[in-house]
Amino acid sequence: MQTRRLFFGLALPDALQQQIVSWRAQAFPADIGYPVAAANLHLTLAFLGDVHTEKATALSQLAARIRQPGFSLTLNDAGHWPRPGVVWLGTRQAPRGLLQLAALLRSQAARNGCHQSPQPFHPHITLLRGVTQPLSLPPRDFSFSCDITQFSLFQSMQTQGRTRYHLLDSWPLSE
Ligand code: 2AM
Repeated sequence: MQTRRLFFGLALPDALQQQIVSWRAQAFPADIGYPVAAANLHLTLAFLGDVHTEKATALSQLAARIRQPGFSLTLNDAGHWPRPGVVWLGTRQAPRGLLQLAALLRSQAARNGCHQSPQPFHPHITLLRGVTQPLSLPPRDFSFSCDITQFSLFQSMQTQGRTRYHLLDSWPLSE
């Protein structure tokens, strides 16, 4: 049976994606890695891996039952993980709602047989990939904010060697 590579995550508004891309261009040297395309900037809540349709349907049904209020996300932190070669944008203080939502989705995924990383959840938006050399991070004088009012299920697709995240479904965050 066919599988799809899926994850739950937060989409970012188009305007915020553009703001982040402009900031990235002046905050990091152009040649240190592969910049993630603006439309692909997102925050992963729970990675599901390659799943069959039945499991995706079951997890979507559980997601649809989640009742949680929205929250405000302030992106004011950045870091570099040399081993995966990722430069990321994150938050110095993760909102409780974000942590609760991710914990719930990750536990539902685990209970349905989707292996979850034993690493603690570190909410982040991947900005650059393939960055294995040490780099100096920009001063923490930046801050981007947005209101998160929904979460989504995405499919990771490879077309002509390019990754694209296709939004499959979204659910509101409102009690
Ligand atoms: P990354 O940006 O830190 O690489 C689609 O691949 C999304 O799922 C990306 O946000 C990616 O995180 C995340 N992802 C991929 N593999 C993962 C894994 N094994 N565990 C957790 N998240 C993963």
